[in-house]
Amino acid sequence: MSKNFYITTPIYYVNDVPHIGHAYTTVAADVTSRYRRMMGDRVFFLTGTDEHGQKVEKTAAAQGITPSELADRVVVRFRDLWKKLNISNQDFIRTTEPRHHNAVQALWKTVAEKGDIYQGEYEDWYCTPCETFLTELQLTGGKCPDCGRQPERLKEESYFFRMSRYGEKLLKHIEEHPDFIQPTSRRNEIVQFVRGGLKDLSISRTTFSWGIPVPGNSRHVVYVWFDALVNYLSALGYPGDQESFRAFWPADIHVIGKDILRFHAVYWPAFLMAADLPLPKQIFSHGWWTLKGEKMSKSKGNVVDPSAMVERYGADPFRYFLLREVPFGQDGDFSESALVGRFNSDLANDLGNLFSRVTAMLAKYCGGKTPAPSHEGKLKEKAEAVIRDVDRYMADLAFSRALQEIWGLINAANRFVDQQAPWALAKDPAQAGTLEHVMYDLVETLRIVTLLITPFMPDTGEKAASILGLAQGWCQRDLLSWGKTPEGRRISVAEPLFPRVEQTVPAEKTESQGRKKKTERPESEHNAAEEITIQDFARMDLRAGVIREAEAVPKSDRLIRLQVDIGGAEPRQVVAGIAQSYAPSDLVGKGVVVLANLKPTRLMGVESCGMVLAVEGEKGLVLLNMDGPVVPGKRVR
Ligand code: ME8
Repeated sequence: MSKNFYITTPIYYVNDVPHIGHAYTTVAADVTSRYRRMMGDRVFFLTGTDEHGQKVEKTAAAQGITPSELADRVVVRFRDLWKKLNISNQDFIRTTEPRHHNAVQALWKTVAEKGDIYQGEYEDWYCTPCETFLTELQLTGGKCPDCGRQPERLKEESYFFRMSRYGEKLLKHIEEHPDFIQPTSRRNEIVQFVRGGLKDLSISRTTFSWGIPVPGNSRHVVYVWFDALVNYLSALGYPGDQESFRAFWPADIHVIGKDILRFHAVYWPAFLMAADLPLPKQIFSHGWWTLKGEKMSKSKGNVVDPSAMVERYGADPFRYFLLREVPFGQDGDFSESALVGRFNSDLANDLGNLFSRVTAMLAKYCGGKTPAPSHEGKLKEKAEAVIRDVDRYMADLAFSRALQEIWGLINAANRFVDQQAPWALAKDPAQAGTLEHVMYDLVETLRIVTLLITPFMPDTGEKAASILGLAQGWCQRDLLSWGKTPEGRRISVAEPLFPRVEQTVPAEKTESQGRKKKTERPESEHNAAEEITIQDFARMDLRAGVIREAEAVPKSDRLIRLQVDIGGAEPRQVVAGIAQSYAPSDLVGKGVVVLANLKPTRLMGVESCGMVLAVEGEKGLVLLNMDGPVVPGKRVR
């Protein structure tokens, strides 16, 4: 049955142009929206811009323009980027629109009538870049704990929201709805924060005027966060009794970055409770992209421009990279060479080659037409398992896991080609039936892969669908199952979907000539990584180890929990994704190389303190081991 599904991104400030972080959140929400649409849901996907507040007012003044001129200029940058990135939002809200103005004032009045807003005086620190009040205790060395800048001392008459009334109720809600704040580690942070006691919140300002006037007292403007959060309601037509509000509120997911979790997981639910409105079903806070380990900022000049990445590599590879490289919820370091590496290995080699070789063989051995369906076999089983797992991971916004599954299917198909060797079958007339089965299984796998990758890479999906001769309406749930390719469908030979790329390092000056020189990196994947020094290498604590125990991680078909002797008093617990290549019983006694100073993490709830090194072999992962006896714990040099 079709379900309504409402998903949002934050609305982005217009004091700065879009960067990779904005693209990240928006792509994640877009992929989820597209997946839900494919699964038959009626999706409402909202993004937009946050245009009020002191920060915007100050930036505009510095540029000698009005805040609304600044907003009009910057909003074009966001809209253009979303177009380039193929973002399929239904609506784009700007907080300067009348519909939003009305909604904010209506919510204010409702909360005030409830007795949850009162007038008082505020004195504290205020960080303008972060648009947030800070208490003395929150400052780090007198500076804002988030951006490190000097806050200002503010004393002003202000309206307050009785946040202190909502702590207990909020804790109860969080407890009763384990999915309300995701990932779980973030939920715990919020629980700690709320348990520490909630103070009433100042929700109006008098020291500047770029905002929505407080109803009944236009000397005050509404605090920019009270204003901004309401966008999620105003886009649905609140406060009018509109069809879309009834259909889509409460939101299914607010996707946000971890920087603004508190506003979404504490302030927003409290405002909604005060207005007797239902709370969103989930707030998902993803991690932070850094560059060379540092926070990106305009002043440091280390901001990654998403438009440039799209121009260099295309929208689909960039979308793919953002969601494949780092598990959603964790922080990640951006590197263009890693993007190039993934482009060449995952897209050009694995996916692109599969399309080229299968369609070329189909032309050669089957006259370019699909043989009769086959309804059994290894690829069918694998495809069905992958469809199920992808669905589970997409529900959890575990994009990189979903993509790993899809690539598991792609790689299984590539191995199937090698094992079955259609070129050999074609030489033997007695094998004609087998050849047809093999080719059907491969084409059907291509079709299923096409559906599964389309939410992530919509242009590539369209291209692949046209190669496969799929009819309109090809991208829907009913067709996401084995055996839907009929006999006799005409299939074209695929041009390479992803011709290999090289990383182009931006032009730089050579000292001797003083003119611009373009440096290019060689194509090979091995050379795609950045050059490092021996000191960089020494930071990795690589050690010889011997596996003492191994057992499968419950409910995972990939993970094995290992106890590895690396010379310490206790063996080291490492969780390795090698279950598809090794049985636990084969591993005990094996020598391995362990990266011992990798930050611990949890995989399917099991702590992993290190990593065993492996390499992709012809039939899955192969562990690295030593060419002779070694003492556990010896450093690898
Ligand atoms: O906070 N890595 O707007 P904003 C990952 N207007 N994501 C990042 C990122 C990074 N380095 N940098 C930014 C605001 N983001 C408010 C929101 S909502 C009612 C009001 C993403 O322009 C991430 O989604 O500062 C983060 O939450 C958002 O941009 C902040 O955008």
